[in-house]
Formats: sequence, C-alpha cells, structure tokens
Amino acid sequence: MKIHIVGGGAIGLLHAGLLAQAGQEVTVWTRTDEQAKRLQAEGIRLEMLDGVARDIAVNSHSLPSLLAGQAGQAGADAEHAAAWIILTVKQCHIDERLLHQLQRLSSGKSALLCLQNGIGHMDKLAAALPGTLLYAGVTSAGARRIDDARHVRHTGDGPLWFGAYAEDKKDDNLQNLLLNILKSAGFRAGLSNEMKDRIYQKLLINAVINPLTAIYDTTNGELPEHPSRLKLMRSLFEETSAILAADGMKSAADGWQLVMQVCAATATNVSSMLSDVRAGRHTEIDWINGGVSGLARRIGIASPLNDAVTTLVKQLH
Ligand code: KPL
Repeated sequence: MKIHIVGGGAIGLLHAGLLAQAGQEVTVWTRTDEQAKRLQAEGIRLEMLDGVARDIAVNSHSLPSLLAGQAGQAGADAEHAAAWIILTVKQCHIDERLLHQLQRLSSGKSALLCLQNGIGHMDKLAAALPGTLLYAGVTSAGARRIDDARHVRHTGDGPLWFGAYAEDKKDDNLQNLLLNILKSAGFRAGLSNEMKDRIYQKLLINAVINPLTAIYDTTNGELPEHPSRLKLMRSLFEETSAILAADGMKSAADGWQLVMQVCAATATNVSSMLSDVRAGRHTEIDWINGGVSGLARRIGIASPLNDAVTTLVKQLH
C-alpha cells in the first residue's frame, strides 16, 4: 500500500524505514529539499534494536514542493493519494502552511494518522481537513536521529495505539488494513476506541518527565535519583493527574508507577524535550504542560506547577 510519512524526524524515519522494509510503498515528505534529496538517493539508514543497520530505499519529496506546483514526481505521488498518511512532525510545525500541504496531499481520499505528543493538534487538523478520516495515535516507540538526513536508531520497543478521532468518521476496512500492515512491519500496534484516555495517559507521562529533564539537564533515568527532583516530579504528577481526571481521564491506580517505569525503561535516553533544548530547537512545551494549563483554565482549576515549568522551559530555547 502507498503510505505517506509526513516528517523526516526520528519517529518519521523509524516508521518509514520499518514500513518500507516490510514491502510497503513509502514516500517521506520532509521540510527541506536537501533532506528529501538525500533520502531519495541513499534511502533510510535504519539501525534496528539488535544493532544491525540497513539502508532501505524510499521515495522522498519536500513538503514545499507540494505547493510550489513544480513538483514533477512529487505532484504525481500526491495525486495518486495514499490510503494512509502518517503525520509525525512536532506540534510546533503544525501551522497554516503545513495544513495547506496536508490538504494537497490528502486530496479527499486519504486517512490521516497523527502521532504527536501533547494535545491541541487534533481539533486544528479536523477543522482544516473536514473531508479526511482522522485518526489519533499514541506511540511509545523510541527513536533517535543520528544525522541530519537519513540515519535513525530504533532505541526502544513500545506499543502503538490508534483509533478514529470521531466515531462517525471512520473506515473499518482502512483501519484494519493499516493495523495489519503495521503488525507485519514489526510494530506492536493495536486499535483503540479509548484514544482520549490513551492520549491523556501519555500526556501525563510527558508532562512529568519532559520539562523536568529539560530544566535539570538529566537523562530520564537520572531524573528521579535526586530526592528534590523526585519530590517535584511527584507534585507535578499529582497536579497534572488531577487536571486530566477532571477532564475525563480514567484515573489509573498505578499512574505514578508508570511514570517511574518509563524513567527506568528509558534510563539512558534523553527526553525529546531535552534533546530539542540541547539542539536549540523549539520544544513541545506549549502542547504538553501548556496544554495541561489550558485545560485547567477551561475547567476552572489552578495549575501553578504546569504554568511554572512552561515558563521555565520557554526560556531554555
Ligand atoms: O515520550 C517521551 C519523550 O521523550 O518525549 C518519553 C516517554 C519521556 C521518553 O523519553
């Protein structure tokens, strides 16, 4: 099946590489011409969990070429639209320009799976793409980009859950097709009709680990090792879980243990937020802790810790 991967970051290249390796016809849409040229010419260098690295051929074009009308092969690829588009860009890149590019790419007959951290993007995408079947996804797979263009390392196995954003806007055949394709490519994928809950559970983990690793400049494993950091993690966890529960998250009895387990399972990893700060990139703070603060305001409860870490992280980049 034709699959468009939008975004050439670590998660995009990981999904593109594994799906192309499993025989799917994958096109990677990147933000720069330079990256698209490298991917088209040399393929994705995918380092698997066992350390073995392979070069995997994919098609690649830049997103700007979609709107420039000069796309040639890019235009042709977009016209014969894929059944599935997988959106892997960071939240901060979902702007008006990208929405136009997605309108062009989806051309009415595609389904779009969104794999972003945080909240806020699904409403924006639903408004911009009324004719597209929209699916929300949550992935716990770990990936790190090793160079600027094509080399990605798979750093951790984790489930990928996805489900329709609106119950009345889904296609059972299409979603089952994607599920089978993901499984045969090696993903631990599953369909869920509790996506809001899954998004909130992941948001809770990200809202505790990401800002504090960025502020303290620690790996995920080092974060809970100092008693004062652990205390702050716990307070941020309590505040965030109360806000998310007030907005309908089913409270998991073992929520705190889950946060600690993620720190242990990804002990040597640098969180995506710390990695953005170190590289001088914009972080997803506005859609993670900023998103939690926004929910709290809407519900009418206070969110002092989420407000504070949002302000602190914004000053790091
Ligand atoms: O999702 C993550 C991230 O870094 O964004 C965690 C779970 C914190 C793992 O690093």
